[in-house]
Amino acid sequence: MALLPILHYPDTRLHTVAAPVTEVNEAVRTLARDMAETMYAAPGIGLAATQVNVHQRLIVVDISEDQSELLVLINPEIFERDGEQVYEEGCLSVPGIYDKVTRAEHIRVRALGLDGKPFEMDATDLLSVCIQHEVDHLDGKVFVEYLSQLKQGRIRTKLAKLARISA
Ligand code: GNR
Ligand code: NI
Repeated sequence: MALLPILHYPDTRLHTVAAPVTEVNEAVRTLARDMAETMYAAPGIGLAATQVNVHQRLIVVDISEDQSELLVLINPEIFERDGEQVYEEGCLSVPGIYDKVTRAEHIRVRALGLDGKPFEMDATDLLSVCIQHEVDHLDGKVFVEYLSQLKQGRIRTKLAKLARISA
C-alpha cells in the first residue's frame, strides 16, 4: 500500500486528458488500491488518477460515512444525464476552496470493474455529483473552471502563493 502525492491547481498536468485503460491487470489493481488509500487518508469522497499524475481513465469513489462502500470505475462513461442540482463542491487538488456547481441530478454510468467486466449503474445526489466531478478530472477539467473568470483568477493567485510558501 502507498499514499500517492496529489497534484494541486494550477498545475497544468491537471489539464491532461487521460487515456483509456487497455487491460485490467495487476498494475491497474495496485493503482486502484493506492488511490483508495490516498482518498481515505486525505480524507476525500473521490479521487481520479489524473490527480495523482497517472493519466489513465480510473476513478475511486466512496461517499459512505465509514469508508465501507468503495467504488472503482475503470473507463467510466456517463451515457445519460437528467435534471439539475447545485452542490457546494471541494477538490483535493484545490485545497480550501469550496463553491457551488450546477450538474445533472441523475446520471447513468457504464464502466469496467476491477475484474475487467463491464457494468452499469445509476447515481443521484452526492454520488452523481462525485462521479461527474471525477470524470471531469479524467477529461482534464477541474471544478473551478465552472466558476467566473474573476473567481478562477483569485483561486490561482491564492494557491500559487501557498505553493511558494510550502516549497
Ligand atoms: O472529497 C471531495 N469532496 C467533494 C465534495 C463535493 C463535490 C465533489 C467532491 S470530490 C472531492 C475529492 C476530489 O477532489 N475528487 O476529485
Ligand atoms: Ni477533485
